Amino acid sequence: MKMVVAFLLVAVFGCAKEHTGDPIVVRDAWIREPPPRSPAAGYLVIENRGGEPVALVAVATEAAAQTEIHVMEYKDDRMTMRRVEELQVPAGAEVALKPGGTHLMLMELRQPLRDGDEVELVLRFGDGTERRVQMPVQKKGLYESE
Ligand SMILES: [Cu+2]
Repeated sequence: MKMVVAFLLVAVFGCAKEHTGDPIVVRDAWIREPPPRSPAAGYLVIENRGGEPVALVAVATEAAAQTEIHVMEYKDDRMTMRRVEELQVPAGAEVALKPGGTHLMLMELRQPLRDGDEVELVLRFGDGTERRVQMPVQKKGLYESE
């Protein structure tokens, strides 16, 4: 009987651990091949499987001197980009950064990025955790997203 109890405990804790595991999932990451001497835009999906909201508060990569979070805004009859300090991802929700919308902007690239290159980005969240993301550079039309 004791052995059965012990086995059940392992099963329960094993399961609990799985559920309290990393609540933040980052996927579908890519960078659009930029025109020469231009900043590059990066896209990804941040999924928050946890019960608390999380915020993306900083982004960094060796590939650029500075990386910012930009949102698109309609202002004076045209779309403009605006830098934001953080990006909220509500509990149990996901936020998609995609062409025409919110994106990461890699400013002052240290070297040209070409289709087929891969860039490592570090995402830092409000709870102090970090995620490393490999972002393939892809050449796509301006309004192509896939
Ligand atoms: Cu931008």
